[in-house]
Amino acid sequence: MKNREVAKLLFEMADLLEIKGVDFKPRAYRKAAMNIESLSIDIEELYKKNQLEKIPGVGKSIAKKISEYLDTGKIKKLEELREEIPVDIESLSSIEGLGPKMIKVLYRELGVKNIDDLEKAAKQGKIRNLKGFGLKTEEKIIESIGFARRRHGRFILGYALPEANSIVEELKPYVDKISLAGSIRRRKETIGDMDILAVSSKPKHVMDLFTGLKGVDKILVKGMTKTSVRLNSGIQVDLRIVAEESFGSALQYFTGSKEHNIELRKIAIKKGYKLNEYGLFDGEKQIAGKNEEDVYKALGLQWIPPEMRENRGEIEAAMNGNLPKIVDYGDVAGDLHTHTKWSDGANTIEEMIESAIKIGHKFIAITDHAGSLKVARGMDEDKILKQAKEIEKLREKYGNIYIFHGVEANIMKDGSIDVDKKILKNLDIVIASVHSAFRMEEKEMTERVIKAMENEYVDVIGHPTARIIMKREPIKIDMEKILEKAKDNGIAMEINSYPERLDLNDINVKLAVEIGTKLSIGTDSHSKEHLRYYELGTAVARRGWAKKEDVINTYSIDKIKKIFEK
Ligand code: DGT
Ligand code: CA
Ligand code: CA
Ligand code: ZN
Repeated sequence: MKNREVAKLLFEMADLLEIKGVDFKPRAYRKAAMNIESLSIDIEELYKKNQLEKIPGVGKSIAKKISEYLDTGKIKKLEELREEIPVDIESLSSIEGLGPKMIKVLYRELGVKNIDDLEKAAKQGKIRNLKGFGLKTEEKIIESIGFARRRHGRFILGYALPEANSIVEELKPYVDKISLAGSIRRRKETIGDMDILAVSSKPKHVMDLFTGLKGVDKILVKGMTKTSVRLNSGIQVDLRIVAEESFGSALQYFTGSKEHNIELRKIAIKKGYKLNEYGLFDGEKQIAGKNEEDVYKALGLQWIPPEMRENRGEIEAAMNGNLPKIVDYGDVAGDLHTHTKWSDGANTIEEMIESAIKIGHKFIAITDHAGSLKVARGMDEDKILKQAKEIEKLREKYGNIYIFHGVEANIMKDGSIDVDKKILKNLDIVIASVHSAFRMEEKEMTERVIKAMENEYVDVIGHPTARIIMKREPIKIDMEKILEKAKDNGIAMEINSYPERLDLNDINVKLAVEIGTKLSIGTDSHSKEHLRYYELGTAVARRGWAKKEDVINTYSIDKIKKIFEK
């Protein structure tokens, strides 16, 4: 699918037009790009059927640009704009806090074209004097540049995974066995590349198919046992074809992590064996290797789920036979954090419900923004009450899925919640999140969130560290203290499943599980397409060793109601 690719180009058009000072058009392009990004159908299919203009926000002129791109791989107007305004918008907008409006000012006033220019200008103290910037912004920019430089070359799991899965699906009919491996199989929050492993008696045919796949931009290496390509999205994919009798040990080896493998190899050596990607050997004799379970078994270990293979104690547990039974993907029965048109979401409550039903969810919590946060169009009290009535009606219409009515309220700087208790009292679920004043010292921030947890109606702390992967550092907070408090007050900590959040992360989940704090998985969906991200939250739970009973999404509706009842 070229949807994300097309959306990216339209976003770039919007930014360049904005810097140029064109009115209205930037907004139109951005709107179209957003809708294309969350489209579930392939944009090329729509183009073939001459239906591009059916996409909301896509009119004649934008449709023409899209078809130009799909036909020729280029948009002439965009090339012209790039030449006219040689600004590296993609890397500049990866700096936290820098939007198109600011990039425009920086380019026009200081000639900033890339991160190096930006750093120079900031260090020379030129930015603080620009209208609308100030000393604080300048300092923040310097800090964010450092952060941006430390993370290059990695990709967000949630965006890469569907692409990886579709490659596997395309090759499946032509291979005997196939699996993801590497960090993407372990569901690490970011991945360096995609690793795929297959068994086939027709390797040449499979490699030809692979290099001929639609999304392939460049062939890096092509061989009968290993082929590497780069996709249009920039990600490298390594496909390895191995012998059937080695598939299990190769899968084990190429799944990693490296640290996990090193420990495993030590165990093999202790037993007098040799372990590599071809098998587990006793002298010359292969004693395991065809499947992964047997490799672990022959080493005296329980099979370890890939998500746990980070050398964080899983090998010792597997050796002692007490590896916890971690939550399964199928155990999560619904979504506990979603937004609709009532605040800043793209879809109606009904559209969200119908998508949730399609996924197979048994419940969904509608938790629109409430209170003072202007950017997210937070609902005032009247609106919350109106929404309650609407949901009451919808509960009658949809008998097969339970609709929890909630809000996502803001934890203010002083720890207060910006929605009145008399409103919170009647809601099924109250998520409280930090959405502002991210830069407090650890002590103050911890006190702030603790105070929020003392509000008796708060049920869940949303995206508890407020980090955005590769973009915003987590807030400084004493996580252990927060988790203890949550446990004491019967508050669940969220695992926000949105691809760029995954917050709590795996490490904090593991801490929560050790403390006994309950976890709540929510996608934070802002469109019906986002609901599919729920599995990313489950992956984080698994990486943090959470068991079924640690995750409230696995409970019956009645039990969830009881937990939220305050
Ligand atoms: P990534 O791609 O950076 O997100 O991380 P991985 O874990 O996918 O690493 P990658 O793609 O370099 O290699 C895939 C797996 O192959 C890795 O998880 C473990 C195995 N592997 C690679 N290099 C080594 C090595 O030097 N020693 C050992 N024991 N295993 C390795
Ligand atoms: Ca990899
Ligand atoms: Ca690799
Ligand atoms: Zn939020």
